[in-house]
Amino acid sequence: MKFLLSIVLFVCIASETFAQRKDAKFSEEMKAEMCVKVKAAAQHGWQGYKEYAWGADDLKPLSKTPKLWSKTSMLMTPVDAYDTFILLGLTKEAKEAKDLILSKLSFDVDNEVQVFEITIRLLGGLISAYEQDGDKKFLTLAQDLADRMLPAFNSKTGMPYRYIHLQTGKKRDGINNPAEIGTLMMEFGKLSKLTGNKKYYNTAKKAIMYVYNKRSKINLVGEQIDVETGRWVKTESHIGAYIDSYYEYLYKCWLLFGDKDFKKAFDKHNTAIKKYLIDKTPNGWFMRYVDMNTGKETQTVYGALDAFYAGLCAFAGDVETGRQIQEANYYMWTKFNIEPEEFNYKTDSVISAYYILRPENLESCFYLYRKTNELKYLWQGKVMVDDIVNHCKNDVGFASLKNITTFEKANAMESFFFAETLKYAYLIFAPETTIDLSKIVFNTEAHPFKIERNKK
Ligand code: DMJ
Repeated sequence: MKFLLSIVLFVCIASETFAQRKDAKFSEEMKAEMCVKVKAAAQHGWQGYKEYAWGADDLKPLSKTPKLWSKTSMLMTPVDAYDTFILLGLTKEAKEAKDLILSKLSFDVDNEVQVFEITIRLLGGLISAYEQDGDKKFLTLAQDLADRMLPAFNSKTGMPYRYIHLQTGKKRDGINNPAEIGTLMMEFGKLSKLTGNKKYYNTAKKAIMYVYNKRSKINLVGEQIDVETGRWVKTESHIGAYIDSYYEYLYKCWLLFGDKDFKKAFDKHNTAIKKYLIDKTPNGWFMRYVDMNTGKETQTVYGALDAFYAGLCAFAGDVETGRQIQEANYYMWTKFNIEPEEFNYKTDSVISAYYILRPENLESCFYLYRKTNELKYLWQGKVMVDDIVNHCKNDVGFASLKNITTFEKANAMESFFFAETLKYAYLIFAPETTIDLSKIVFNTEAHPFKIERNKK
């Protein structure tokens, strides 16, 4: 009995402390301390890259060896990190990254690349570098890269193949997905605005709108589509991997270019997503998997990638839905003290136990804080940043986790850790003037693009 009472007392005190902390004051000094912490993390990771992987794509932080994505390095980490260094005021690091990029980066290489990854990380990084810094060499590199990727769109439907060889233009894998087809629009579209050549915008728009026009009667899309026939190969619908940023770009392209076709498409999908995917639980609003034609539930899986939708909802004006989904996101994070890649939110059991330094939970936290100014998002941000530093930092950088239940590390430091995770972490605590969301839109890799003013 005594034992039971003390457990009840402990639970009461613990939840009261959490409740108090959610609304507790977060002083300007504490915000500044968090900014210093995030900057130090960026410097630490970059130092490791410089010492052990200079000129490579990424650093492998456990073996302390370089990682190449293809035959020849295309400087994934420096390009992804550059605008984060600028934003964080790390001028020395920004100069080092810029010098390396402009002296070494070439796309005339014997590399087969994944169109989506290279677009969001490299093309996006180079475009934002050009807009931030003004050096035309960034734009020249970006245009050369885009020209080499354009043959990927040569299909009967205009939707791109997944892989392209940068020298031969040989394309491969015509079973693509909405995310990898749609998440090219901001980068190719922006390139048209910067160069005056409309072909990039038109090519990417034809592809994303093809997906939209193949939506089901209930306005959802599936997970895989054949780029030659336009036939859906997998009809499961959700907001996770292979679909996620297709929805994100419909909204963001409306903001960026003012093209109403994107807004119409986003609104249609968003209404359907809210109707069929949201699952309201006591732990927050999760997003289920359903069949794209019937809307019937297929799985109750949720994970690190899905967490972006809270921020997108809030950003797109539905703060209340965003707030409820962020409750689920934070539940997922704190349940395991770092989120898993995937878990079953009905049974609380882990499906994929790894954590690869993903940003989406922090990204949504940032948008929710910007939209509501509620202190709880500062606390959420602090908990997540502290957990990442405590569990992922090693002597030369930050490592992914093989398993979030044991905190065993894995030998990878993805470039999006610099581009996104650290950027959103910093922006939660930095003065609002650091980034004006009425003037820029982040691409899905958190590269800021200036909003075009000529709305149509
Ligand atoms: C990033 O490359 C982008 O955010 C993409 O949209 C999803 N995956 C990673 C981060 O998790």
